[in-house]
Amino acid sequence: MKRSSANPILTRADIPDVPPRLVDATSVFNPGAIVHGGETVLLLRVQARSRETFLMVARSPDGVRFRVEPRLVAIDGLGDVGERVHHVYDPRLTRDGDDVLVMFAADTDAGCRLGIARTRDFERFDLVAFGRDEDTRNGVLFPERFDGRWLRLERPNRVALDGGPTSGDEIVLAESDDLVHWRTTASVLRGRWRYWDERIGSGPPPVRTAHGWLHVYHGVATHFQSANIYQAGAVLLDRRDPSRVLVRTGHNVLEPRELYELVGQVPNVVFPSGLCADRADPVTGVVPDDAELRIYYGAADTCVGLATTTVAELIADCHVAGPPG
Ligand code: M1P
Repeated sequence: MKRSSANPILTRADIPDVPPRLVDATSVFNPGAIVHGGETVLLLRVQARSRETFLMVARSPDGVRFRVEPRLVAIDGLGDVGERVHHVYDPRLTRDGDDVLVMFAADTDAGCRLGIARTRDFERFDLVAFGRDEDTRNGVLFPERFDGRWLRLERPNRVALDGGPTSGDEIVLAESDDLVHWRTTASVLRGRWRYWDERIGSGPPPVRTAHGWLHVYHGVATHFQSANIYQAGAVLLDRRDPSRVLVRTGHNVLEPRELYELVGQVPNVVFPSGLCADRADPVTGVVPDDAELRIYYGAADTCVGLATTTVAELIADCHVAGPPG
């Protein structure tokens, strides 16, 4: 992936105050992204100095220069889920007709939950679903239904880190008839211990290509004493059965190298969370091989970076041999 020369494209200096809860923001990172109404819209994770996390909307005509709207996103219905939600964060965006579905993580006293909200205009957001059972994160919806069923990838939090939050080393596939009730159906991808992607988690929602579902994910190398290193890689999943991995990058395709990725609230992090393709077939939704992909990512849990690539380049990377698994 090639970094934008405008990086970091968003920093705390771009976040307007929304008093009293958000004044002099600490950080902005891990955005969901979508092209909507002719502009690129980012749903940002913004942290206040209370370390409270908010979602905010940013819009751009060119996908590079963004204006952040001076308001905190409120999700109607989130106050009625029966448990206290401390933070909502790491949103992923998927189109559903004229609407956009937002899958987000929510920290509660019982653990991390996945929620889904629906919006048409990025002004009003209505809660559609809120998970109750498993501690899980990094949920992404496929942009089309399979025999009428919704599919999503998610990453259960089953690995406890020393002194850190729970995390995970497996991405699973789940299905639903109504977006509300989900059944896990398959294990899709496991972390490769001792290599670049020991722990893993989905990045942006999968992209439909002529070769299968192209999915960018994050891998975490944990075997370095000083830091966990968050990187980006990719995997190609079978078009009809997305639990089947066709090929997977043996190495990362973006790793922390620039100062804004190496230093910050959490050092050594690139966390891909938003993806926009410059075009897709209007009938089939297939993104052609030479389409440019814009990947929006959180850098060091502090600011937002942009990197570009193409479908063909990412798939070529998937074919480069790497560790087994
Ligand atoms: O601090 C780096 C990342 O840590 C977590 O990643 P994961 O979901 O893979 O466990 C998340 O808290 C993420 O937001 C954060 O950027």
